[in-house]
Amino acid sequence: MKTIDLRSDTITHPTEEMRQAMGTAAVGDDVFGEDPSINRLEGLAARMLGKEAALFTPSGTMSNLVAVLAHTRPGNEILIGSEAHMLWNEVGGASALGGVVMRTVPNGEDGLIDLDVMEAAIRPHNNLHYPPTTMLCLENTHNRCGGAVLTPEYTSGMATVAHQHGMTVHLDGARIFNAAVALGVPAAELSQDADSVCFCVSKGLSAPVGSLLCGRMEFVEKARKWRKMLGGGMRQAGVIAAAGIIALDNMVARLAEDHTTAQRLAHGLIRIPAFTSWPERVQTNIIMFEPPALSTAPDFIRAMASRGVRFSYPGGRRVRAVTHRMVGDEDIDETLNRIEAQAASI
Ligand code: TLP
Repeated sequence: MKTIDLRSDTITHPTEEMRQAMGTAAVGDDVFGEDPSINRLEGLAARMLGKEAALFTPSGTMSNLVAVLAHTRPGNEILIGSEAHMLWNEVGGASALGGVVMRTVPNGEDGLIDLDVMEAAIRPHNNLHYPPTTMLCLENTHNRCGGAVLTPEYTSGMATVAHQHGMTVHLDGARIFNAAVALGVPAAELSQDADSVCFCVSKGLSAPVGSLLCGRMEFVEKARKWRKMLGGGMRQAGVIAAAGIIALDNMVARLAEDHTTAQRLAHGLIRIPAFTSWPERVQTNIIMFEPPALSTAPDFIRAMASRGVRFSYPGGRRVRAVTHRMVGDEDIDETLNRIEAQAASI
């Protein structure tokens, strides 16, 4: 029985072309700034995101943490969506290592934070009792909100208000190219009003490892120092950058295929009795759905794993499926067959 792994797009293996490029990559010591492949990838990333410079990090988690460390000081407050990945899935690093207070503002199901609610949460700097609110974090696409996209206009509106209050804006764009493809706009438009943006080459873009944190030159140099402190200064890292370059050159446009398979799954799910899914909310490659009330989400996920289909558990009644390069239409149809078989057995 073939296993169909829908836990995440992070499970994608490097392509043959990536493996070839990794084997022959030009390398140097990146801590000395001498790795030509890393330098090329950082340059490419900065250009694609419309920023002056970029920094390669081993993970999205490190990129987000380094952004907080470089933008804030301990005791600052950052505003962050109540469903943000940085809040839920990054081990509280911003608070534990950055010493910042993470103040949440509600994310709607569409991943948006209401602009007025955000503005009302900004603390006046002249009050002795308050921590200064110095940073706003946004997420595009929004993972826990089912891969929802933020438009350039929305991001721009939020950033304008944050900047009026002297704050910096960081965009966790782990899947920003999914948003760019879904909206049909260059990624740079989605990040133009953010002071920093990070994205991952290790997700749907299929590279094995890595994220890039982009921003102004001075910010990136500060971030480089923080990365070194965290132990993220790697040496002949060009071996992994080589795959990242192919991810950016050749793998962006095909993300549209993952969005199509996601639609196929979401529409298939609503045809199975007692399953709840929201195809109209599926904008990219993440599908959230609920199994019939008789089964808890973790029980359903366990039962499906024994039928060779793997999902992840974001909490509550929900199950998460993520489409990617290694699942095609026939795998989605087979997934739906196996879900139907499981539903019949409940
Ligand atoms: N997300 C992973 C898990 O951690 C949940 C996934 O499977 O979706 N920002 C966002 C929006 C992310 O979705 C992720 C990874 C990260 C940051 C962190 O990236 P990594 O895993 O490279 O540290």
